[in-house]
Amino acid sequence: MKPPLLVATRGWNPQGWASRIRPLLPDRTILCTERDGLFSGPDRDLAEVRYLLAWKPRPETLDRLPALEAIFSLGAGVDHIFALSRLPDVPVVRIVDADLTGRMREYIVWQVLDHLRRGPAYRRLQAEHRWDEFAQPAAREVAVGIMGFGVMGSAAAEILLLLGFRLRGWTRSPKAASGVEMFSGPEGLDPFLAGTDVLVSLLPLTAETRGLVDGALLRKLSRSGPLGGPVFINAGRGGTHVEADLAEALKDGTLAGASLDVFHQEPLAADSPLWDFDDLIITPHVAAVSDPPALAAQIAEQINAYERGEPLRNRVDPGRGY
Ligand code: NDP
Ligand code: OXD
Repeated sequence: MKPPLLVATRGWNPQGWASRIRPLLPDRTILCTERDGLFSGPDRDLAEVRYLLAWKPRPETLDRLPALEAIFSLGAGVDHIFALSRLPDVPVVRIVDADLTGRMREYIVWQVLDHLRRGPAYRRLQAEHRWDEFAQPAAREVAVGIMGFGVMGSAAAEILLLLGFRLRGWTRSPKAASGVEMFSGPEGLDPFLAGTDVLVSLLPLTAETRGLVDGALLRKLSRSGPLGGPVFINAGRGGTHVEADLAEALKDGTLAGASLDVFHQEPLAADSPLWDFDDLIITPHVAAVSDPPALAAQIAEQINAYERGEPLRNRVDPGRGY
């Protein structure tokens, strides 16, 4: 038998992942935590576990894996792993998957177009059975600024460019992208914001990005665009924005609209004031839902390649946390 593997998920059903991966790695034991992320068997069952497939793993589970060699995140984001107080010094691998990237691209394009084409306002009119018309700016009049111009952000930019939007991107390290005005680092942030009408965040949650999008940042966005004020779209992580500041910005007109797929606390509490803003589109962390069979195949292929002596792909830099 080859070295065993543990699936540790909190909130998600680990058995579902185990049943997908078992036929792909038939010659090894696949162990699972309970749905609460805890392993109910004895320590000796975990002694030989070399690989962990994890979504929001519990530190107690990791403490019980003395032979661990790699952690595979079951999501593109890895903040759920780096948030652990005790993380063993082993490679962390994230998901990069064409299907996931394609879904995120669709979501961002959908939200940008919905704000451009006055979706929230027309839905209000429909609810009132009113036939009325709003001024319709062209895509070329609108500058979309994507903060977090990585795998997902650059994929969304490609389609937005085709639709005629003006594109800008903001990254941690300097980067070039054809047809996109690029900015980087803290010194590039203010000029990036000053020319942005629709701000899209696809930032990972790290020590540097936590709480970055606050009231002061939103007030630096361009106010000369054709949408009646700036729009903010966040499909990265909720921890990168300050929820109370967003609510205030929607109330006082700093923002003309917003779309949020990610929140500080998920599910968003039923009594959150965010639900009640007309120009705020809320989706329940579904911007890019993963395709589990594709991800299971990718992880199985990585484990087989690693055991043949090949390097792991999509390793996360622990120093950057993404
Ligand atoms: P990548 O790692 O490919 O890209 C991250 C981007 O963020 C990079 O351009 C990086 O800059 C930039 N960045 C990171 N830190 C900073 C910083 N301090 N200042 C400026 N830029 C910064 O990630 P992905 O595109 O694959 O995914 C992005 C995020 O999307 C994930 O981390 C996850 O949280 C979220 N996600 C959400 C989903 C959903 O359904 N809502 C689904 C999947 C992912 P640089 O290029 O210089 O490294
Ligand atoms: C992810 C997510 O990180 O679903 O993949 O947010």
